[in-house]
Amino acid sequence: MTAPLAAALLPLALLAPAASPASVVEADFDPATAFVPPAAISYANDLVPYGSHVRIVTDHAMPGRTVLTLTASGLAPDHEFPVHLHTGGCGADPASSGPHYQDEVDPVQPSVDPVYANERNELRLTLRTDRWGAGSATTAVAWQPRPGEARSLVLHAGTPAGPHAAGDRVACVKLDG
Ligand SMILES: [Cu+2]
Repeated sequence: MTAPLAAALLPLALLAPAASPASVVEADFDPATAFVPPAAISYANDLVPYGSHVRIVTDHAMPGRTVLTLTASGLAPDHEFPVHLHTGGCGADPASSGPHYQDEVDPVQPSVDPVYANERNELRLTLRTDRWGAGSATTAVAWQPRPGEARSLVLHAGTPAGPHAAGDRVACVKLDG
């Protein structure tokens, strides 16, 4: 970078807020039985091999919006994982991640009403891996999760599912929020 350009960019850097508007979660998938409770749990070593990697960047830079980017490597190749924001945390039991997080919560649970169970009221992604098992997906929603109520990002089996049902929870990543 040339000196004049660096000088021109410096004031912009000083304008940046002290607290970063983005939070980053980065972890390797481990079995739920690991000695230290893992930040990312795999329930299906065939689709989400132990040691595979995940990175989630949640950006709140735009007021009232959330942009979430999921990047992973070491997963099953040529695969499509449905991924959702869930309310519960990650535990040994895949069901511990609870129902989907909803901006406007359906008074009837489990939520099947399309007025609530849709991709604008929930945070959903489809993660497609390449032939090396790497992939990235981004989505944006016009809301921010209520603090403490969106505790995990869950990967479902998707297709091809092999021995799993497409909706099975195959991995869970613990979020700070
Ligand atoms: Cu889900």
